[in-house]
Amino acid sequence: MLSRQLARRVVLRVPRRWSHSPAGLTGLNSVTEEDLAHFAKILPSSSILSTLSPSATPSSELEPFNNDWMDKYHGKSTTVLKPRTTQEVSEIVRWCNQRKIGIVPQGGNTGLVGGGVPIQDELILSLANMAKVRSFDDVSGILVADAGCILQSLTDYLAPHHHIVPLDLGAKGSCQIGGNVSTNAGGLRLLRYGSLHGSVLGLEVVLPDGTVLDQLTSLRKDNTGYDLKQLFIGAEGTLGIVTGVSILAAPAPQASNNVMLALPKFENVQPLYKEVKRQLSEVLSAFEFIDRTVYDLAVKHGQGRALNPQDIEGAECFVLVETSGGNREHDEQKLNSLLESLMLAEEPLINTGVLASSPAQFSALWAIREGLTEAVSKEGKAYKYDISVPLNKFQEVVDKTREHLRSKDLLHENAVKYVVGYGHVGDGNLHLNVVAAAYTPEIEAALEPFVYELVASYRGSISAEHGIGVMKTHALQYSKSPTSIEWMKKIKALFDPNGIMNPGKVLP
Ligand code: FAD
Ligand code: 2HG
Ligand code: ZN
Repeated sequence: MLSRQLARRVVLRVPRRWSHSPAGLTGLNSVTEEDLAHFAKILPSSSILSTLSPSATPSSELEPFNNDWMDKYHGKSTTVLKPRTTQEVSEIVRWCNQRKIGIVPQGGNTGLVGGGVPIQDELILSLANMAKVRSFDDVSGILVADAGCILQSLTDYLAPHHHIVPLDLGAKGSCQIGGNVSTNAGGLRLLRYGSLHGSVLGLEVVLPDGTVLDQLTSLRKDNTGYDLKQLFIGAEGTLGIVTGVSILAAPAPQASNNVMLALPKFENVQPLYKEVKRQLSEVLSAFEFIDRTVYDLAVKHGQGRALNPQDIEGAECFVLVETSGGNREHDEQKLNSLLESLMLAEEPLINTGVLASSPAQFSALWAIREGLTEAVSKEGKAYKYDISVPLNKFQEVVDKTREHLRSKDLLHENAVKYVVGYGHVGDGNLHLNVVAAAYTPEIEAALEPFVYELVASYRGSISAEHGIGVMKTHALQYSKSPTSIEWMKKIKALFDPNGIMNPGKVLP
C-alpha cells in the first residue's frame, strides 16, 4: 500500500507535456521545455545549452557535442547541461531518472567508438565545467581531481611536484580523466604503469537514481569487500557518471630517451621486442609498432620529423622504443649498448635507428607515433578496429583484411585507400585502420563480421582499449561468453533499471 502511494506521488511530479523518443531507445522520453524549466532551478543559464529554451541556443553550438571526433557518429540532442558540482549532477540525474530521459555523459568527446554522443536526442551531460584538482599528496603520490580535468592539464599540474599521471595518449590535450577512466584508456605507457584498474584508487560516481557513491578513497590498500569502483572503470558511462577520480601518480622519471628503429621485415618485431626487453629491462617504458604505410601517411601529413629517406629505404615497419629511468648515464649506456648490439649483429633485426639527442628530438619522434590517428583522419574516413591479437599475427591481420577488401573490389581510390596497422606491442594491441574515401554501408558490410571473425579465430579481443560504445554492441559475443553478457545485463539492470544511462551503448 505504502509503495503504491509512493509510486503515485512520483508519477504526479512528472510534467504532463512530454514526448516519446522514436523507436530504438524504447521507453525513454525527450527533453521538454518543462524539463528545461526544472534544470534552470539547478543550474545557472550559462550551464544550459538548448535549442528548446526561450532564448534558444543555435543548433550549430550543439554540433561539437552531437558529433564525434571521427565525424562518424551523429546525435540529435537538443540539450547540453554543464554542471559545476557533484550535487548539481546528482539533481539533474535524479530528475532524468524520474522522467525517464536518457543521459549521455560526455568528457572530451575524443572516444573512437561513438560512446560519447547520443544515438537520438538523449540529454548530453558534459563534465567540462568540473575541472578542479581537489588534492595532491606528494608523499603518497595520490591525486584527487574532478572528472572533467583534461589529461594534459593534470600532467602540467603534477610536473612541478615531480610526478606524472600514469597514463599518456595522443588525445591528452582534449580527453578528460573521467573519460579515460570510463573507457579504461590504455595509451602509450601501459607497458610501464599498467592499466587504470590498478592505478585508480577511488571514484566518486553519481548513480542513475541520483545517489552519490563516494568511494574517493586515498588509501593504497583497502580489502573491505567488493571493489565497486572497478565496475565503473571501462563502463563507458552506462552505470553512472564519474564525477571525481583518485589516482596514484607516478614519480616523474629523472631521464627519458627514445629511439625510432626501422625494420626490414615485420617478422623481426617479435625477436626485437624480446631482445629490447632483455637488455633494457626496468628502464623500458614504451614499445610501439608503426607499419610503413601509416608511417608514410604521418610524414605526408606533417606529423613529427621524418627520418632520412635514404636511411629507411626498404624498411617494412618501425618501432618506437622509449626508456624512462632514474639515472641518465645508466639509461643512455643501456640504450647505446642495445643499439650497438643490434647494428653489429650477424643478422641484424634492424636497418637503422634514430636516437633522440635532445628534448626537441625526443618530442619529434613521439609526434610521429602520436600523430598517426590524425594523419589517418586527414587522409580519409577511418574504420577503426582496436583489437588484441597475438603479436606475431599483427601483420597477418592487416594483410588478410586488405586482401579481403581487394577480393570485394573495394581497394581503390574511391573506396578503401589504405589498410594500415599500428599499436602497442607490449599490450598485444593492434590498431587496424581501414582508410576509406567515405563511410559507406558497402565497405562496412565487407568489414563486418569479417574482422570480428578473424579476431575470434585468434582468440583475441574485439576491443583492446577503445571500448564497445555504439560501434560494437552487436559484436560483443565475439569476445564475451553468453554467461558474461547475461551477468553484464543483470548488473546494468540493477544499477539502472530505467535504462537512462548512456542508452544503446555497450550492451546489445
Ligand atoms: P569521451 O569521448 O567524451 O567519452 C568516452 C566514453 O566515456 C563515452 O561512453 C562517455 O559516455 C563516457 N564518459 C566520458 N566521461 C564520463 C564520465 N565522467 N562519467 C561516465 N562516463 C563518461 N584511447 C586509448 O585507450 N589509448 C590511446 O592511445 C588513445 N589515443 C587516442 C588518440 C587520439 C588522437 C584520439 C582522438 C583518441 C584516442 N583514444 C585513445 C581514444 C580516447 O581518447 C580515449 O578513449 C579517452 O579516454 C576518451 O576520453 P574523453 O574524455 O574524450 O571521453
Ligand atoms: C593510439 O594508440 C590510439 O594511437 C588511437 O589508441 C588508435 O587511431 C587509432 O586507431
Ligand atoms: Zn591505442
